[in-house]
Amino acid sequence: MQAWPNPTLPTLDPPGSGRLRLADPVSGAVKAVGPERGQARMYVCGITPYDATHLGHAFTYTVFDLANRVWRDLGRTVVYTQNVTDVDEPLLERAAQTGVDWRDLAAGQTDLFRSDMTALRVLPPLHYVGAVESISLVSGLLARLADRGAVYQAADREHPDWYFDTAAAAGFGGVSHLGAAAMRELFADRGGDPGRLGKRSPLDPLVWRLARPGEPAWDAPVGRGRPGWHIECTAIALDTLGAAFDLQGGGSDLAFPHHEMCAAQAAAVTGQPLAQAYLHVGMVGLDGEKMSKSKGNLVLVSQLLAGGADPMAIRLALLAHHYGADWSWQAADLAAAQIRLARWRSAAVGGGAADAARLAAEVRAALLDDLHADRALAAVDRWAAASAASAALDPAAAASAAAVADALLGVRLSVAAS
Ligand code: 5CA
Ligand code: ZN
Repeated sequence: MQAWPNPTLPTLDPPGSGRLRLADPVSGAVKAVGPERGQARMYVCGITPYDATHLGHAFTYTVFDLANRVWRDLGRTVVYTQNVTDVDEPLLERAAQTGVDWRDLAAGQTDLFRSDMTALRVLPPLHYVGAVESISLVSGLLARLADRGAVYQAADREHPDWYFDTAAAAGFGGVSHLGAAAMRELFADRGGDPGRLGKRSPLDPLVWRLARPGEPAWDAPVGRGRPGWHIECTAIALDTLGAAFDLQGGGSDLAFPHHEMCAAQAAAVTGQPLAQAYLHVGMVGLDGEKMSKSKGNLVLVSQLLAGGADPMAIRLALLAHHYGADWSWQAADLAAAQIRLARWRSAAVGGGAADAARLAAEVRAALLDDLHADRALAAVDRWAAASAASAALDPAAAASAAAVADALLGVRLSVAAS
């Protein structure tokens, strides 16, 4: 499907150097992510389009946008894939509750997401792929898994749905490192069906649900039906990026079961890891609770925009947090970000002399070190203060500094439309 338009992206001169290093949750080590030259390949789990775009979503995609920008600054080309889970249980449930056709719900929410991402200046993925348009990819992957004996039909006469056999995957559990009890609990909480009878193991995930009356379904060699959630991302990722790509990501709620299952399915079919590194973004909450559609405690980007918030202030409010920890949104965050943005803008427009090369070095160092956007913002604060305090003018340096904020942080300081 169509992604959203590219924002302008200044190229900084001289370009960045070094490697992006991330704290890999799988190995526990800080490691270089992305190749030394050439293509960096990244897959980020996209929205299930029924309550887009809340600030938790926006935080996740802004964090990966930083990785994208850092790689580009290092001279890599970035092959970035994002999916849209445009047919799945929660979407169908919401459609049924509200009486809206599920296709219309998905299309409308995906459009809203596109416009929110555009406003936030998030670079679009190269491959933006929906589940519905991937049905034949999924059924091809199921055929390969079936050849290897890695999928089976539940022992259920009425509904012999297809499941992935987690025992077929060497290294199952290696993404999330959880004990059996924790896995079972999270599996139940996050779309799994550990209690279903007829499976070989309670943790085996559904890969193809055979058609039930009134549910969307497509013809496939495994029978008329629709894909399960994890197989969708496995199929789209392998098709667009191949195995062992550089970075797989999403919010920390996806580590298990989602990324564990994707990794297991890919390993069963390719014999290789799906991704070389993972990044799991901390959960954004509201008033101490995780922000989620099911809890209904959402703050939407579009609501803030409609209330007059500057999209660059929303972006700055998100960037003030390192991705590694959970945090709670507060209205004061936006007010503080507006003030920060105004200071940066007045420094850029005022043109006071301040060292733009030093700013570039500090912002790059902060981002290369585990995407510490919080530290990068502090570096821009220091530059803005120096610029405001300077009696001498150096408009060229101020323009260079504004280009640093734009290229590396996605924060545009000129108020003209881009
Ligand atoms: N379609 C699946 C992924 S294949 C899905 O999880 N969709 S979602 O709409 O629920 O979430 C979209 C992305 O936002 C996922 O990467 C998810 O991990 C992330 N996300 C969801 N809620 C939050 C939150 N409160 N804070 C941070 N990230 C979140
Ligand atoms: Zn996914």
